Amino acid sequence: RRHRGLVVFFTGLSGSGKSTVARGVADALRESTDRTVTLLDGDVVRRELTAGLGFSKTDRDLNVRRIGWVAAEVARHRGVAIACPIAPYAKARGAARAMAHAAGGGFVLVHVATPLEVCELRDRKGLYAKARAGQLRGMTGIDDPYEEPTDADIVLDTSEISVEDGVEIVLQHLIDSGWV
Ligand code: GGZ
Repeated sequence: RRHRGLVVFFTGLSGSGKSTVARGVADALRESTDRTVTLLDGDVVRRELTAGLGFSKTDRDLNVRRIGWVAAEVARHRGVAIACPIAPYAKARGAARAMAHAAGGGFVLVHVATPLEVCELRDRKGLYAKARAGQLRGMTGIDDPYEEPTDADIVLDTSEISVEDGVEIVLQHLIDSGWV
């Protein structure tokens, strides 16, 4: 497995801490392994890869599918791709898993299951407040669905553990299952 490509796919609500943990995992892998690591950062992806897409179900599915495709191509060339979209729909996550496998890569799904209440308290961008005030429609967790994964390889809750511990749990899983 150490010589195969891999997709580490984080899913969770806005404010769950998934990008922070994903970045930590990417940094740690770059330091501790000689694998090439591609981080598909959320903001960059929506600016460069899926610019113009919004947050309808169709657009979210297309966003997640494109991310899944790029990640699978990275895995095809034996790299490690790390992605962290909300990816609220199970079917689109399943498609990302299938594309990784079809490219000969592994796929590790990390559900960052920080409770909505905590994400809402953090509200770094003020989006939850806007959604509650009716100024933003279709906010995931408020008036838009998040389908809880039933196939997660790892479940983390950043209201119960630190980001550092979350990173450590993901790394240990990758070591234990022979990916790095
Ligand atoms: C959810 C939204 C929305 C709505 C804008 N719902 O915390 P953030 O700001 O930085 O991360 C969220 C990001 C979600 O984009 P993704 O590409 O990860 O979503 S998906 O996988 O569903 O395609 C949030 C911001 O965009 N944002 N409007 N309505 N998050």
